[in-house]
Amino acid sequence: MRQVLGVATLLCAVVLAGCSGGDDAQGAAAGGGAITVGFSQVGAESEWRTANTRSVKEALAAPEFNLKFSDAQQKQENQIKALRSFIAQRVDVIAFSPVVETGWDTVLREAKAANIPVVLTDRAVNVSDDSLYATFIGSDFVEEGRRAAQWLVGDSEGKAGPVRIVELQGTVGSAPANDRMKGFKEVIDGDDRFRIVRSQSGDFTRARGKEVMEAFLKAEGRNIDVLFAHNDDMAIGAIQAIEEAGLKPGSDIRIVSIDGVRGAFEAMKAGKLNATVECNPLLGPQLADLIRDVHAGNEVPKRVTVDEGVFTQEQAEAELPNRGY
Ligand code: GZL
Repeated sequence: MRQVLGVATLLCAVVLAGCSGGDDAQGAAAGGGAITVGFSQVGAESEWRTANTRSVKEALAAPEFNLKFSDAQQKQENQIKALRSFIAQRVDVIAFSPVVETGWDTVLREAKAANIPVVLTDRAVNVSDDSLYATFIGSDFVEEGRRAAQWLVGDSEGKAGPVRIVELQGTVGSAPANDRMKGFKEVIDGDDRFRIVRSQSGDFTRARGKEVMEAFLKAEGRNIDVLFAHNDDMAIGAIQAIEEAGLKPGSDIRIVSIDGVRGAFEAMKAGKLNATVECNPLLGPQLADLIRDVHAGNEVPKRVTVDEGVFTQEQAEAELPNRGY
């Protein structure tokens, strides 16, 4: 029985591989060469992104894959161009981290028409038809926002209000920016001590994080109690601005951010950052497994999320040597 089942499975895989786009002879399931993967990355805007790119490239360097990698420099039009190029080259699978949530329906319909399956990684899309992508692997950004606010509520135990918060948001329109803000507000809206007095995008970069924090400090003076930054890079840029304004980051202004990159642990060790919510960029191995399954026509979950934690100043020194990114 197992013998017959084995053959049946192989035949299905071969048939499905034939429908999965790309050159059938290339399909690994068909016993052909490597799986050709077109990967469009957001850019190289942060420590998180650099670690994510390293993880993806290492995992897809395996001989069973042939990786075509493109860096969009945080521009949606560059990602759409890259996806169209992958379709024209008839890759076997497209994988990408969409810089923003909307504007993907047309190009994803073109990939579907070419029978090329699409795997979303890191960031999600907002499309009219979720059959336009095979699966998503990444973090629960709403939960990350909740965890940042829960740390702040805990750290404000016994403190009277108002706790005046400034918010450095991520890239406008991106899933992490939209969802982290949503999760953070979900928690603090229930406690009238907390008030977000200023909110602006720093586009996930250190440079913009510093510039926007300078503007916040100019406008609010010493009336800022807390900075909530959607990623560590913007928090690290803001720390420079706070110090240049003659204030102590981590005490005059408490700071909570998200990602858990090495720079955040070094800032916590120096007492300049209070907490970081982990957002794991090391998705490469799980992404490779999903691409292999999708290419073989195997059933995959629509959404795969990764486990993550929260780290505070007290843990920073001990945890630093264990950090993988
Ligand atoms: C989150 C990722 C975000 C990081 C930033 O999964 O998309 O983009 O939080 C990165 O550091 O720029």
